[in-house]
Amino acid sequence: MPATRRTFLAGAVTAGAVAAVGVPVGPTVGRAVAGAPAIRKPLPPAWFTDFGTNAEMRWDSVSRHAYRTQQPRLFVRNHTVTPTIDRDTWRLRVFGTGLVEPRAESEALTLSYADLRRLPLTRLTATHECTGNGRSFFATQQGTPAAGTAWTLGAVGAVTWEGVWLRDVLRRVGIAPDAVSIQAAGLDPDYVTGGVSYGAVRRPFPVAKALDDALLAWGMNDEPLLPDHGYPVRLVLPGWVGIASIKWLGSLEVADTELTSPWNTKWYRMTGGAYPADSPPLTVNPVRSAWELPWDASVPAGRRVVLNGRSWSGAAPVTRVDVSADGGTTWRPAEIFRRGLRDAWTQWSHTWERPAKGSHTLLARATDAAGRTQPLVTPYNDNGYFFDAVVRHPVTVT
Ligand SMILES: Nc1nc2c(c(=O)[nH]1)N[C@H]1C(S)=C(S)[C@@H](COP(=O)(O)O)O[C@H]1N2
Ligand SMILES: [Mo]
Repeated sequence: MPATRRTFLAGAVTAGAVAAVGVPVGPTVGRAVAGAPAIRKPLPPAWFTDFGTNAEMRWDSVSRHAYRTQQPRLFVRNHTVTPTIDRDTWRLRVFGTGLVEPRAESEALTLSYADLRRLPLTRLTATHECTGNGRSFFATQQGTPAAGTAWTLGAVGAVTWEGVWLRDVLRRVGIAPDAVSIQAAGLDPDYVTGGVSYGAVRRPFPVAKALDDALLAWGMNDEPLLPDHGYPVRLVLPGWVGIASIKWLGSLEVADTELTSPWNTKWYRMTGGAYPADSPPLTVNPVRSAWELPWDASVPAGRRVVLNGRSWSGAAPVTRVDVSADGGTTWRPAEIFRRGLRDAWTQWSHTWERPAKGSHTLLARATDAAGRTQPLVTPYNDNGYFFDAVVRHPVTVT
């Protein structure tokens, strides 16, 4: 047993002996408040498009002076509703065959919020994005509608997470060398769709990612997480599909075998179109770009106009952005005025000299440091994931 683990167990972790005396394991279960809206925070129409359980950030509400997305303005994606969780009685349960001392779920180790706060604090600024961001363009730009929330490009933000490295937690609870897979489960209500209950929102991920840069986060931009964003503690897998960052984290199953859930077998993998039946679960986000403009923006004619935008990628910083103001006939490099941090977006601008009156189409096409460039057309998939094609943004010069 590593010394650190003994210390941690002695000082901070309670074994799940409660099960033996008949008390349910997992002291806190998220409760939905009857009649309460799925999303708690205000959704002013100037900042959001309200989809009910989901809310999209409006790109025309973004200021070039704000690199990070403030929590009140960040998109929300809920499978059910934001639960009410008491931080003091909240516990993270850790169990599974991949621990040095394997444990059944009924004998899970439990960690409190105070336990986590005793570990070294870390901060990480990263782009946070839903897998389905841009989905509506499968319909409007490519003529092949896909099922799911009709996001435009605002299911994304860049925030500074505050928390602890998951690897620090795993080392202290004693992760076995042959552990391969970790399943994170949320405390929100079970997900029911089409008359079927799929249980708690949960998704497995490889131990390699857990030991690399995964976080257990309790804060965002120097504030506690808002209820909608996972209070008190959520998982964060930087650069990966949003579904990987389980909110209201309730348990981690660490296994020496591959774990699965409907969120990596049924959803969040490519199905339909030209994709093979055995396409792997989606992990790293693609490259995308957005203009900080309303759809069908009005631009004054005969003047020099500076247009702003951002580009991002789950793999690496965006290092080059090419823009076109004539629908893709001619391209020019955008001016990069704030290069992305390792895991977060790049801000750029384009100076449009005295545009002529009429309808125009703006395009922005980004390339990341991993050499990935946005395509002009994205192959269709049934759930409309990963729309990464260059979006054709209409503007009218008047
Ligand atoms: N427990 C739980 N975690 C979850 C979800 C959820 O519905 N329940 N939605 C996921 C999806 S699909 C996305 S895109 C992100 C959204 O995070 P946000 O609402 O904080 O922006 O959370 C992920 N984690
Ligand atoms: Mo998502």
